[in-house]
Amino acid sequence: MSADVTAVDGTQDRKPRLSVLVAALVGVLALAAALAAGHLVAAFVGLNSSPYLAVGNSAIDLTPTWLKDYAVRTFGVYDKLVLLGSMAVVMLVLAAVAGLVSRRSVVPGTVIIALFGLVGLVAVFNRPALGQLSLLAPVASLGTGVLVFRWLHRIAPRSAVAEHENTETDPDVETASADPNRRRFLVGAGGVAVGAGVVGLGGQLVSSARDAGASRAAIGELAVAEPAPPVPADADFAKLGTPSFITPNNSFYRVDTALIVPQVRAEDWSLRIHGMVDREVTFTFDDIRGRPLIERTITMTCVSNEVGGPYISTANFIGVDLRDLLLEAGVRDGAEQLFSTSEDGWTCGTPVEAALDPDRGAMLAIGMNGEPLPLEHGFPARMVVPGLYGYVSATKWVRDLEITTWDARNAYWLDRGWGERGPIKTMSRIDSPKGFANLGAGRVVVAGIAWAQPTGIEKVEVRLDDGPWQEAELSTVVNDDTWRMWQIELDVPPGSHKATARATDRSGYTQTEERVPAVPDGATGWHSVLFNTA
Ligand SMILES: Nc1nc2c(c(=O)[nH]1)N[C@H]1C(S)=C(S)[C@@H](COP(=O)(O)O)O[C@H]1N2
Ligand SMILES: [Mo]
Repeated sequence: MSADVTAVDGTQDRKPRLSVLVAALVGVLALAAALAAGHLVAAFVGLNSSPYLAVGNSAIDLTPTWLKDYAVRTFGVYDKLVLLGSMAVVMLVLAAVAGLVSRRSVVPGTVIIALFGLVGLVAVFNRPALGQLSLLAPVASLGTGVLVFRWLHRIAPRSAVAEHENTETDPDVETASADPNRRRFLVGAGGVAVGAGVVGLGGQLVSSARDAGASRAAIGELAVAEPAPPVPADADFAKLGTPSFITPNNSFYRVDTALIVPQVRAEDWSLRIHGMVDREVTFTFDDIRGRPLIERTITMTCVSNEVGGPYISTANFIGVDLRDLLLEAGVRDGAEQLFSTSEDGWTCGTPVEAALDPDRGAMLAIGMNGEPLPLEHGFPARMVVPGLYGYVSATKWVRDLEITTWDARNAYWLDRGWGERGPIKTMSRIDSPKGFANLGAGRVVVAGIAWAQPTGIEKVEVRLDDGPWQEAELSTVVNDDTWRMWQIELDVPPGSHKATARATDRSGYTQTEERVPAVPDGATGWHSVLFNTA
């Protein structure tokens, strides 16, 4: 027996092999080239087809709900950056490993890189809203990754020395600068690194040239035929700590599953209405914009709010009546569900009767607070239905409306344990004082918001510790589809206290004390805040 069969890594030695560093570098550079190529092609066929992003999006879809909730709670708006960052680290490690297992033979690393590429391909393939062309991006990644890996592997400097002789005669160490192979590899590796940078940057430039942002900027002012009544000055108690009545676009809450904001140019957008209709119809952005535009003040609410949660905001939405568009298509008898699909493949099921109810005022919106919709809020067009939680009504980047039944189609969140119908529950929240605030004893103002779209708020009561309920002062009504602010002055002795609020809506219903979690159809319970006075 010789050292041949007892080499440390169990493979035959005396075969030329790459040094650890060079092997890892070959893997990592192949990955960089693969990602850059995918990014460039994706710039042409749609940014969501970038294999990296598609893998991330699939990861989001496959993540169990509890983990998603944890990520949102822990990382807030950075949850997606954290995901992309962790993916980058995992990929770097795997790419280095692909190199390291290929120190002798190119085969194992090639297999790993190809498997990598296949994961990207499958992820893009599984994104429902992406066309067949989008497969070009992961194919380009896969091909580039494998070719670059094999090429760098071939030109990489290697030592033909057996394991046990390594330390004495490693040519990597001794003849480094003189070895023409080594120089060739360095030039090749440098070329791949620079090339990947240039190609990746090129992809970025191309995608921003085709950018939805430029398209949005070119839209200019939306001419509103029927403006919303002006919001009176006393519609909020912002000075006392409530939100402002209208939420500025850049502070409007955002909830969606999109890893990167879908980039749809208004010129490329259209909305198709089909399914249980008399005639299929398709609207372009200019079709919608050319209709008499209405403006409505609506408070949107997310079902995933815990009691006291932040995901509620109000805007002046500009658009058209969704009902009018549906009537043009002609909704057939037996239709139950308006099944909408967004550019990024998210789906949503809305009761047809809510979409058709003229009193409800469901909209296809193209504007928000005087501007075209911001990209994050659904540019070029989204749905807004007063009185329903966002997950059953507010499809952003909406591209397709299918009129169907509840049995025929299951929307995104329905498949993940959330309820079929999502009427907004009557709720209230205390915004001031903040939890555990230290205040002066005596006069303490408690202020907050209450909502019961589309019924409207009748009264809000507040209680200090276990004292009697006292009725709060309400802000001026704007309409029943919006939140209402409230405030009350309490006389508070020194000590630790708890303030609790509860709202009653215009149907006479007082919100229940019973605490239920947000899943499946919205949290309930009274919000309370602990604070100290001295
Ligand atoms: N395309 C798409 N539309 C979507 C969602 C989504 O994940 N994707 N989330 C919905 C949910 S759960 C809510 S609460 C609202 C939030 O809208 P906003 O981000 O404009 O506040 O959008 C809805 N529309
Ligand atoms: Mo939501």
